[in-house]
Amino acid sequence: MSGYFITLEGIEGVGKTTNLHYIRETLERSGREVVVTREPGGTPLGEEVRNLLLTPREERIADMAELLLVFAARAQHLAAVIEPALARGAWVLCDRFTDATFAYQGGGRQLDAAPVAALEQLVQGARRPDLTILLDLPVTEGLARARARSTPDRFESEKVEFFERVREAYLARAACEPDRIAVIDAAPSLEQVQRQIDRALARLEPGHDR
Ligand code: T5A
Repeated sequence: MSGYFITLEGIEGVGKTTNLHYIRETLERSGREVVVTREPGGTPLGEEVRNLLLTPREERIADMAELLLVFAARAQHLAAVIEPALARGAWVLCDRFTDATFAYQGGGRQLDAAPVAALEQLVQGARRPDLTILLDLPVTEGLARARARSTPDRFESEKVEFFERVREAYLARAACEPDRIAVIDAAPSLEQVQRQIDRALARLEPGHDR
């Protein structure tokens, strides 16, 4: 039986990486094989693309080039990691996936959604996450958390308005796909955030009415 594909999304600093560990432990306690991975990245090639995308540089990367790099890494990730893991029945837990492309390249960079959707179809076929946990936080709070933790990467150096558009794009997608995307308020304590995550994960239990 194929495993479930769960993705975590949100603007910078909302707590994706922190909560990824929590979800992994929760799933492993119930005896599941869990593959934890991330985008951009997840494979040696994908990690090289990640470096290209995240390292600040003088040369401006054209928006379309950025979009194609994201999907090139994703094609490799699907072929080498995600599809084989799901096929053997493992659950895949991925820090960001294509909702991030709609939010960052679509919302943030203001690229038309049509090429993003076309590439999604080309690269993924019918593959979509079974559940997406969208951690939501006002932009200034997320950026403050992220900047307190490390020096800004190429995306984190963008202006607040960029992240406002990213957040809006995420919330718009969640409004269109409420069965797949669970919006979690990431502002309260970690414990309270994790109680909300437990409720979202329960959607994947057999017999749960999604
Ligand atoms: N990208 C990605 C695209 O443009 N297109 C795409 O298609 C894809 C896939 C990747 C970048 O690539 C872009 C988007 C991104 O800019 P990344 O490193 O994966 O970058 O993502 P970041 O958002 O930069 O990751 P961060 O590590 O900054 O954020 P996280 O993982 O959301 O936050 P986390 O868990 O590290 O937490 C940040 C801090 O907050 C604290 C944590 O302890 C930590 O110090 N924290 C809390 N504090 C108080 N209360 C809570 N509830 C807290 N939860 C966490």
